[in-house]
Amino acid sequence: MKVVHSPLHARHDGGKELHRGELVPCFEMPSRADFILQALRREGFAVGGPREFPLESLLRVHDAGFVEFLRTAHAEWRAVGKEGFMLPSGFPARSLRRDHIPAGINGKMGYYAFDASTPIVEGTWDAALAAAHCALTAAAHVVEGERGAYALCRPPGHHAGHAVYGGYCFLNNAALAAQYLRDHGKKRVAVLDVDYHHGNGTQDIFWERSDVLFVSIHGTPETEYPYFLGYADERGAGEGEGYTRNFPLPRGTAWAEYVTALDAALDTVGGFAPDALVVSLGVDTYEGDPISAFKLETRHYPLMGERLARLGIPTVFVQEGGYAVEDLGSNVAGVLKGFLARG
Ligand code: OKP
Ligand code: ZN
Repeated sequence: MKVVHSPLHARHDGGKELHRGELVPCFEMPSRADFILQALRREGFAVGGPREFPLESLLRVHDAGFVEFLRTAHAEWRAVGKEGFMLPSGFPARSLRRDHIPAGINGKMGYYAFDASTPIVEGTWDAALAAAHCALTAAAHVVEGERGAYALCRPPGHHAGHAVYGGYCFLNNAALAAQYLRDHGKKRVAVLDVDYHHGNGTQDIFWERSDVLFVSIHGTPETEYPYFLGYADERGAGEGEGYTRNFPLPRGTAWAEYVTALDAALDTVGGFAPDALVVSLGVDTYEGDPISAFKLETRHYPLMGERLARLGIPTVFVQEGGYAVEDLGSNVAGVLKGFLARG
């Protein structure tokens, strides 16, 4: 299986996130990608770089003003004499205006962001763009006939919506891959999100569409981030009604209960009979994860990969979360090896 990786991910570094009332170094750190890359190389995976894509490929799933904001945000910040990382401190929640984008950088940042966990640094755009190109390249490999491909995306993407960023995510890598598959002959595409956190951004992007099924298994938003989306009664709207399916699970969920939800999610995906599958592969379901509360063990990830392979659908794996940095490599490699073991 081809692995797509860009060293530009490392440019997204040096910010801090708001965590339990304090600014702390980001859990989403560059060494995450280094550990994954190292493990995949050790397992003999072939690693290649991303291809180039026109900026318009991003606009297939994202708003133009939003993309322009991300591209220029840190330069604007510096232009008004500020330095270091950017975090918003005010948001257009409920009773505030959402029909106007403030001219100043602080207001603009609050308008496009939905949390204070997602700093923008000088290199954020370069890294986010490279991650998007990794996902698009992996999708291209599958369009060109590969049974599976893996995009080592960093920063992750599944919390980024059509015109909103947050949850360590800026551009929605998985949604870009899914849309690329749609634009290159795959008539029905499913996205299965197994990250511990609900993929609110991907759900937002495909909410009203029946050509892209979105299925997510995650910690219940009653207690878990992102809190305001990912409930079981969210099922899509308009044309897309019935094409979003959520499987929220309680804190403490271990493999025995997890696998029941996984099988139900896989049945939903199989019932859709997609021509291609995108897996939003977060491994923060791991028992050792510092910000999550499921209890999956390293030995369970190959079992997940095998079950995914049983669907028999060409699959693009897109890296999302996972913060137990030193164990990321074995867990990610486990999923991919499990997938490959089942021919
Ligand atoms: C991103 B992905 C800790 C609170 C939660 C955001 C979590 C984002 C997870 N400061 N912060 O889905 O792995
Ligand atoms: Zn996550």
